[in-house]
Amino acid sequence: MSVAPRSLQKILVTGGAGFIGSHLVRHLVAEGRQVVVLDDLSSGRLERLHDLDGRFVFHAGDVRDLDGIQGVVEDCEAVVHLAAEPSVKKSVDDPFHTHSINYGGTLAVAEAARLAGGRKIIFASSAAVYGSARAGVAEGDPVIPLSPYGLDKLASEQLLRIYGSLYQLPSVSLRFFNVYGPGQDPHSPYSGVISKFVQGALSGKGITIFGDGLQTRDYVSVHDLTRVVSHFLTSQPSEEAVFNVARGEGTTLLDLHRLLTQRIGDEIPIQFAPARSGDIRESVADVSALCKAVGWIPETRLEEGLGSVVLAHH
Ligand code: NAD
Ligand code: UD2
Repeated sequence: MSVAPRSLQKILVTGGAGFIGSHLVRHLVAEGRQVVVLDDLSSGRLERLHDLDGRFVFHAGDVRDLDGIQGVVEDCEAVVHLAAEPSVKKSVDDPFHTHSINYGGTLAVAEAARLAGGRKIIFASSAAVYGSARAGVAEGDPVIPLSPYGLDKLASEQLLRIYGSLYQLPSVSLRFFNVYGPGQDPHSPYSGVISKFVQGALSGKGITIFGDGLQTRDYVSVHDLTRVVSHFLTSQPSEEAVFNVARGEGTTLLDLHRLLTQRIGDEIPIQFAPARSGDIRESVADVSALCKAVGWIPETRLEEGLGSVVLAHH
């Protein structure tokens, strides 16, 4: 087991009982770091971390509660801020509520870090900040979010930039594209398409494609993503720190269906339904900035990554 460099050993992960958070906690513990999880378990589940019993500290709490999180932030050397309401649809249906979490939570974490004398923050942003973008979208491209969710992620990025210039608070904002891996709940209406397709394939019920199936997404394995987060815990980019986290490859839903059919070796019936309103057609990242900063890019090919999701569903 490699031990992380001395600095940034004690890490607070907000949203650590979530899909991405639980994989990150596992990765950081395996690296020999001390991990503290703050989560209100509104959608997170501690069962995801049952194999790590005793190897991390759990605090039940609301990330928006500045007084409540102050001590926990102060006690750590860095914060990976994942806690959010990640559903785009929920942000469209109830923007007032999701804003309080997705922006208010980031403000509380930034303020707690500032009051603690400065703590590094790694923030989970999203490709949603781009809205409809060209394939190969880069960090300096226009950011015109189409949902309150995307807007709150962009506003959070901007807040962290301002805390950097006003208070020298170090931060890195990572624009996650479509993250997949074991542990996404396929029964949640907000879960990713890969978990839903695998569930549909293995249950024999088949899959539903909203639209013509030619929409592209840039799927990134959650295992690669946790390695990227860990990298930024031990190195701080000098200038403006906003990075796409993706593979830089677009896959259509019909490609996904074909890969899954090959993987499970059975026909997978498809039902076509109208496209979701506001659905993004092309979502493929330019990952050259990430490659320059980290020295590598997420490499797990979809064919391999799908396998781990299929195995986890059995
Ligand atoms: P998730 O819903 O599995 O995890 C979110 C976690 O935050 C849950 O454990 C939930 O209980 C917790 N939480 C929610 N509100 C909270 C609050 N007020 N106080 C404390 N905890 C709270 O979602 P995920 O897919 O793991 O996403 C993690 C982060 O990554 C989110 O910020 C999301 O916006 C971002 N992201 C995810 C994807 C993806 O493809 N999954 C893509 C882009 C960005
Ligand atoms: C993802 C994130 C969202 C936000 C956004 C930013 C998830 C679940 N959502 O939304 O939080 O970050 O990216 O761009 O990770 N689809 C089907 N059939 C299904 C399910 C989905 O056809 O059963 C389609 C869907 O209409 C979309 C594509 O598959 O065209 C991907 O859907 P998704 O929900 O996995 O993710 P996305 O990109 O809409």
